[in-house]
Amino acid sequence: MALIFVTSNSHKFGEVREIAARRGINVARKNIRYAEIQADELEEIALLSVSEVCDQLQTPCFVEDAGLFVSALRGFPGPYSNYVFRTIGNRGLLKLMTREEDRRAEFRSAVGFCAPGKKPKIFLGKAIGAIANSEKGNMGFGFDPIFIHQDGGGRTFAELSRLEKNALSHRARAIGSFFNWFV
Ligand code: ITT
Repeated sequence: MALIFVTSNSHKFGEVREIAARRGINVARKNIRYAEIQADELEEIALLSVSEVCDQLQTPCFVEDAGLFVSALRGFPGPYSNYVFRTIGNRGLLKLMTREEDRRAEFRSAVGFCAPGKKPKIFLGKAIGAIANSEKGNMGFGFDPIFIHQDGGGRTFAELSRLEKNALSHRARAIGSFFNWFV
């Protein structure tokens, strides 16, 4: 039986399906509408989101909430990453970072899993790196062209194949610890 991943984002699903397949886990995507709360912590968002989708679907399922936290911007856009990407995008974020020497940033991911009648579980992952000076690469999605992972050999996430990104990413870490617990 497939494990249900509720997400509106096909890129996220592609990354997670690849990690799952390597471990012999079958993941199916469901793109359903649900009210996503705004909160400062990804954990809290994932917890409430998965409780809500699990209530709706009445089947074991998981969600994943991610964000880019930029040190010089005191963690912005963080939990507001979706909105910020859709509004000012990579160019806008680079503009905010003009002449900023502290380029440190991290992606964080929170996976929420829930089965009907059970308490939801949360799994976290992080990827530490820096904001590039300009956009590079055309793979991946979202902020990938401006994020250089500390172990990515100076390349942005958008210059890495899906396999390479999955060896380093916040999402791969959170999903990995979820699957370790799940199987
Ligand atoms: P869901 O339906 O799964 O919530 P989403 O696109 O809203 O899909 P998130 O809330 O997890 O996903 O992520 C917010 C935004 O942060 C996302 O739209 C991207 O712009 C950015 N983002 C998240 N993970 C990323 C990654 O691995 N690489 C680049 N950008 C990412």
